Parts: sequence; C-alpha cells; structure tokens
Amino acid sequence: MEKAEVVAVLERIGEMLEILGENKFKCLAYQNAARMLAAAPQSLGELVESGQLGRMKGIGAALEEKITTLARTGKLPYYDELAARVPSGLLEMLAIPGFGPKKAKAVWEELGVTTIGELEYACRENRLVHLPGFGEKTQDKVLAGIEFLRRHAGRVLYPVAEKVAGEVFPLIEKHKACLRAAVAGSLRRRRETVADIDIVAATGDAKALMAHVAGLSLAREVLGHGDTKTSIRTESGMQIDVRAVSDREYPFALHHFTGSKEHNVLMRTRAKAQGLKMSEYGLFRGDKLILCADEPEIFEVLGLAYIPPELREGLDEIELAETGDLPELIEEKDIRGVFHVHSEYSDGRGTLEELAHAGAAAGYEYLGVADHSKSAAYARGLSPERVRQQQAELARVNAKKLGCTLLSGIESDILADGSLDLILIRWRCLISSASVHSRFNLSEAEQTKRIIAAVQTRFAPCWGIRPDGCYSRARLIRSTWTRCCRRAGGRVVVEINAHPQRLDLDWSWARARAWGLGGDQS
Ligand code: DGT
Ligand code: CA
Repeated sequence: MEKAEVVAVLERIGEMLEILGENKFKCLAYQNAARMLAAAPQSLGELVESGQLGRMKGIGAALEEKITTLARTGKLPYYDELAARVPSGLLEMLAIPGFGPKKAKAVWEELGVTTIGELEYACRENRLVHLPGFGEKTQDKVLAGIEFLRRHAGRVLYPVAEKVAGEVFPLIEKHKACLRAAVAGSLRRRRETVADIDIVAATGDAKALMAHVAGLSLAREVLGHGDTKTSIRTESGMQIDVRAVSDREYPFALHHFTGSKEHNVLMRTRAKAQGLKMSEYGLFRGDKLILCADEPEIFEVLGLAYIPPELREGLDEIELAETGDLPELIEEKDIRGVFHVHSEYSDGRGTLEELAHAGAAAGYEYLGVADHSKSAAYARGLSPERVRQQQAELARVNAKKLGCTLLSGIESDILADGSLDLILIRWRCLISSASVHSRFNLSEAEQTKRIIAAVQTRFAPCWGIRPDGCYSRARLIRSTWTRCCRRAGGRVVVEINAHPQRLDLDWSWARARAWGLGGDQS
C-alpha cells in the first residue's frame, strides 16, 4: 500500500472512532499518526523496514504494528471491524464542507440519520435546529454543503435541472435558425433526478444553430461541437446536449431522445411487428419514410394512444395505450389541498394563520395541519393538551374565512409495538397520519410486524410510513407491502412523498395494477 493510502486509512479510523464515540485521545492518536506519516520525508517502505516508524513521535507500538500490517498486506482487520459498525453514509457525510465526525455522530444518534439524503431531508424538516451544538445557521450550512456536493456528483434533482433548462432553452428556441425545439430526455419525462439536459431542435441551418449553442455566454465549457450535436457545460455544472435535426426528422428525434431507452425498445419492437422500422431518423416501411408531423402522429401510426412522456418508462404503457387505458396524469390544477403540513406548534415554521394565508395563495381549498405527536420529542411533538389548544386556535383562524380551511390532524408516532402515540379520534382530528420516527434499528421482521400492526389501527386513516424508506428501516418487499394494503382493506390512504433522497414510496408502486393487484387495493 502507498503512503498516501495508509494516511487515508488512518484518518478514516480516527473519524470512525469519533463517530462511535470513542475516547478523544484515541481518535487524536490516529489523526496525529496520519499527519506525522504524511509529513515524513521517507517512503513508507523505508520507515517500516528501518524501524524508524516506531521511533516517530506519537506512534506507539500498537500504531506501528497497524501501519506495518497495512504497508505489507494492504489490509487491516481493525479497519474492517470499525467499517462494519459505522454506516457508510455517515462517512460520505464527512465530505460535506464543515460537517465533521461529531456532527455525524449527533445526527446518527439523535435522529437515526445514516445517509446524505436522509440528512438533507432532516434539514428540510427543520430537525437539526434542535440538536445540541447545531442551530439554524448550521442547518442552512449543511444544506448548502449537500447541494454543493450534489452538484459535483453526477445527478441533480428535477427542479435544479428544470431551472437550468429554463435559462438555456429560450436562447436556443428563439434563434432565427431554429424552427421548433423541445427539451427531451429524463427532464421531459420528469424523472426525480436528471443527469444531463437533452434538447432537440429542428432547423434548416444546423451549422448556424450549433455555432450559436457553442457560443452561448452561459456555456462555461464546450464539451463537443459538431454539425448535428453540440454539448456544453453551464456555470452550474450541468451538461446540455443539443441535437440539430431536419424538420421532417424532428418528431422522431424528439421521441427517441425523450426515451426512456426501455420505452424506445418497446416502441421499436412494436414497429417491427407491424413490418416497420423505427429509429431516431424516422419510421420506415422498407426505405420509405412514413411522414409524421408531430409525436402524436407517430403513436397513431403504431395504433397507440398518445403516451405522455411521464409514462414512457418501459413498463406497461404500450399495452395501456393500445387498449386506451392509460391513466390520466394529475396536473397541478387538480390539487385541491394538502393533508399533511406542520406548523410552529411542532417543527414547522408558520403560524396557523400564516398557513391559512399561504394555502389560499396557493389556491388550496383546505390544508391539513398534522403536527408531530408527543413521542417525537426532537420535533417538539404535541401533547394532548397542546392538540386541544391548537384545535381552538384553528377554529378561530377558520372563523376569519381566509379562503382556505384548516383541518385538524396529527402525525402520530408509531410506537415500538405498532400502537399509536395518540388515539386520534379522541381528539377529534379529521385527518391523521402515522409515521415511524424512532427505534429505527429494529430487525426487518420486527419493523415490518410493527408497521403492519400500525396499519391495522382503526384510528389512523392516513399512512405516513415510507415502506421502502430510510426512516422505517422496514424495507418492505412488495409482497409485504401488498399484504399491508390488503389487510387494511382500502381504509388506509398512503402518503407518497416520493422524495428520491428519502427513499419514499417509489411512484411506480402506486400503480398497483402494474404488479398484479386489483384496482381496489391501489
Ligand atoms: P439521464 O440523462 O440519465 O437523466 O436519462 P436520459 O433518459 O435523459 O438518458 P440520456 O441522456 O442518456 O439519453 C436520452 C435518451 O436517448 C434516452 O432516454 C433514450 C435515448 N437513448 C440513449 N441511448 C440509447 C440507446 O442506447 N438505445 C435507445 N433505444 N435509446 C437510447
Ligand atoms: Ca439526459
């Protein structure tokens, strides 16, 4: 093993010991040894073989032995032992600027957070504010640090990419050589995360349009520049691929580069079965192009209803389009209200009146206030007494008729045995949800049993458990999940937050039919 690698291992051991709450001097010993080793002018081999290592300041017999083992074998059982005890996500967190082992230990112990995604979510839920040694400023810094990391880690969340596309796309579309253009790829399919932005443009002068793209002032870097494709990187770090095609090819190119790859394969297979050939250049019968003015015409030629990009994931969309059974997508205007918001009573930021105003401004008819219940002490969960106070205030706010009705609810903790923290009906909550916020470390079987018990509780009509999620740790497999829903007999509403970093219920699970369940259980 090289010296730099050994230094890294020693540093990591120091960090792991600190996360595990080991004696401060022991942690420091590893960090010092790493520093000493890095600063020594000799090579690692020289230090080890000459015996100089043991004479270095701060390197005692135990450390000398470990470094020697590492240098000779490239392995260290002690390191593996520690690594097995510390969740790897906690170590990844140390890459967040300003986030050290002490903080990692705190979020792990106090909040059960073990991945960067969970940490981000905890910040957004305002949970770091109340941790000893943290505060609002630290929480904001952690969030900014996570965003920084993510920008450099390949994929970004949908809204981030959407914003970048919103800046770049108009500059391309309005160029005089551009006949029509659209954003394609995962962004058009509205995937939760996006790797790069794909834009397809129809033009009669590809050269001019591509030169325009390469010359855009917001291009920090031109990654590739040709007559049909130009790739740039913006200041934000996002890559944008722009493809220039003829107007005749445009619908086919748009369809192809919208993807997904899996959907494209299914479409090609279908075309083939009809004696046609499909590619990004067109739909062909023999050598003859079948003209299509736009994407809907392509689907029409293949005997399919128009499949919205959001459904083009290579699941069952082709069959559904064939029989006219595609689900209708929910649009923002369809949303009449939100059932689960927190107020300043627990870990939210707004007063009840502020919430009512915000709800009205968003055009919502109702807003379900469902603060944490008392067991969620870290979030200042509500005692029955506080629930009553809140209900009284809520009635006063509603009497002002601000345009959005507040509904009384509670997010009740699911206790270790699966029972609920508050028997909701007693407090006349109209809406309620039940979530796991503690005892994350139960075994998978115990956790699953707990959740099934909670789902069967009569008083929790809305289920706020993340079946696949980091909080529940239940990692329910689909069959268990199905069983839960069946047992609940359609009485339970499942909350789909679908925040990708939180490992919430995946959107595809919501479509029960796709995996062989009848509509009733969906
Ligand atoms: P991303 O960029 O990882 O967020 O996801 P996409 O879906 O935007 O993937 P990308 O940018 O690699 O490619 C854009 C589309 O181009 C993709 O959704 C489908 C199409 N495509 C790319 N490579 C292939 C391929 O090898 N076969 C087929 N059939 N289509 C492809
Ligand atoms: Ca893409």
